Amino acid sequence: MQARIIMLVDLDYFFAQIEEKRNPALKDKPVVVCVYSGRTKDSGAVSTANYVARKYGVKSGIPISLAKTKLKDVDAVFLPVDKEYYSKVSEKIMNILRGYADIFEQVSVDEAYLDVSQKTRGSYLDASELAARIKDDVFNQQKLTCSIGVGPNKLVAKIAADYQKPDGLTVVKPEYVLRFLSPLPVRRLVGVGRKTEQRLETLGVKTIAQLARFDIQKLVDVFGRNLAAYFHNASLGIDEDPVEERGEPESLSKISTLKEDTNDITKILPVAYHLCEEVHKKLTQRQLVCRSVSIYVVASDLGMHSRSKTFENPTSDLQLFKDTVKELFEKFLAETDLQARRVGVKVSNLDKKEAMQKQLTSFFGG
Ligand code: TTP
Ligand code: MG
Repeated sequence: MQARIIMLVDLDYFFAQIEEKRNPALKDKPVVVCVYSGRTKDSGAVSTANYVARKYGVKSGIPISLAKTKLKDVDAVFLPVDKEYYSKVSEKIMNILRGYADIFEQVSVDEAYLDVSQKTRGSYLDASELAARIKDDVFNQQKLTCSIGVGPNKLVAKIAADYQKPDGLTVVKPEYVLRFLSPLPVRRLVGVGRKTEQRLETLGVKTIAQLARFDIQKLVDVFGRNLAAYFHNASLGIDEDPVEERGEPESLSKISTLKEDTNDITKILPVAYHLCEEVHKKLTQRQLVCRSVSIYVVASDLGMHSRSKTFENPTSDLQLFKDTVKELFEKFLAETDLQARRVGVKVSNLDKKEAMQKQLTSFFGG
């Protein structure tokens, strides 16, 4: 199999850069884009800030009042977020980027992974030229700068994109991955937040090189097997996660391991209800409705069993999910004498919520 070449494209100070482009008078001034909560004049948080404002310590997530204090002696501009407009710009940019990829995966409003392995025939020289062309194209069409990281996988591409910002292009060939990662702080790895960073620091691990050398068994003791394996591989620049187009999902599910194997419904239901809530949250976040609900049981013999129910009409009603899941578990437990080890909840036959509303309005002639 041919080695992969992956790019991560991340727009620079995205919301603030769009505002600068929309109003050239803002250029060179500190620009702070804010989510006002409306409680008092300045309550709310900073969404993002341009690089001029960042020099004063203003960044995403800090209170607006704090940003104002930091910028009190300068001619700074505070603007409310205009999500609708940014989404339109984002869509145009994503369409440009999609055209350059063999496989395209948008990860946020201003970030996307491009698998360009085929297109570049595995050549890093071609990939660097392609990345430079993408930057030009985005700039020519939208007058916005972005930073691109190129590497053998998503993990390296992401860190490379953050390495030189704004308007950066960082290419890390496979043979340079370890040298590139080694001196960087562990915080650069996706999944290492402030808490994990602190826990690693108490173990004497600050850099990615130190993480790579750290005893894996000790990592397992502290973080559990999955996370330890992830950290260990990540520190060596190993990441197999494929770039995948994110269409509408076919189904959404959550599964959980029970404290002990059981066929006692009173022990299963609290877990199942919690899974319903999680699945419901995912469904509503994506503004979807579903027509089917299923339960999954991994039994103590490790066999997988499922039961489903399909409704007349699409729904996202949490109480209905819970009632249905209860009914399905009662039925399942009455039909078998298996002990459940893991239980899962899935919704499928998904559709956009608007689609349901449209159907209803046309049905009622509205
Ligand atoms: P980021 O790409 O994280 O940040 P950015 O584009 O502003 O800056 P950078 O040059 O470092 O890439 O996020 C993209 C947009 O998402 C950002 O412009 C505003 C929004 N955002 C928030 O609203 N809140 C947040 O906490 C973060 C991190 C981003
Ligand atoms: Mg960005």
